[in-house]
Amino acid sequence: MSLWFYEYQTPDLELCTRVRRTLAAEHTGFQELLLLDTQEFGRALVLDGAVQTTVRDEYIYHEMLAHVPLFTHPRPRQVLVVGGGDGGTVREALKHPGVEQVRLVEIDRRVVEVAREHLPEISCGLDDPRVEIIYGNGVDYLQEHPDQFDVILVDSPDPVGPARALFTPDFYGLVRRSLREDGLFAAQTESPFFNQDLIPGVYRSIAALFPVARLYLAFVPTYPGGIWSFTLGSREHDPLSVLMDQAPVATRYYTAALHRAAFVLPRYVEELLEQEGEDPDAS
Ligand code: AG3
Repeated sequence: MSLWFYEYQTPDLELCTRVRRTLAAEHTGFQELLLLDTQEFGRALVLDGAVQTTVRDEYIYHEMLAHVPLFTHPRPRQVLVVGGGDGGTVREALKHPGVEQVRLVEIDRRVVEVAREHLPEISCGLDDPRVEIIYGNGVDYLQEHPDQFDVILVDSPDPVGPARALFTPDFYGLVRRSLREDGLFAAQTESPFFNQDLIPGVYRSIAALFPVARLYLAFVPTYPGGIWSFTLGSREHDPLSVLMDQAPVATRYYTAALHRAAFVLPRYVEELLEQEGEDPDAS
């Protein structure tokens, strides 16, 4: 008998993947958590029915969320990761030798615990002495802490339920307040193919707050549409004018050439950025 996991990527499209074994299935108090060992992608973390990361393709998303901003900043020392309790983004940030501290604010302690237990290749950075984990809501954390960071990485789930708050102008305003004068941030901003209602508003909000706002893409097989977007907001440094002469880090997707190429957008994505966009506060 074979078992299959289905994710509704849209109300009319499912991703269906064969499951070898279910390693964890629980309600954490925040969300439904599944840790599946899948035939095609290896172990996978699923939250509220949405695949967050798999051992086989996680490097693409985590490298692109971390290295594009971290190589755009000339001297990143203090890094904040909002969400991302699996540790993949933290692991990538730690590859930058100048990074002195990575603070992770994750709402759900169980995500960290389950990742530590079942996803060691992803969570391995969490025990590094430079890492500090805070369990709490990212919005409250930024509101309550006047600390300043060089780089903020927003590794959120889809904008459903409480995570919607991480896609609003208010949140981007808090992010800006928490960045040093030459700080910058990047956030995962969903599929440009399937989330066309979201991206124009998100981009417009970030462009209203940051002199440099740029969307870039990567290809993640397990995410809806396979094509995924990230948006970078920067007070000063432009990802397109960085000199790529930094010491390279060990990566499998990110390269200096790809750093530039990821900002070259298909016409339909350029058109999304030219749109007015929905008011992200309206629901
Ligand atoms: N966060 C973004 C996952 C979004 C996937 N969406 C979906 N499958 N519908 C990933 C967190 C990994 N650290």
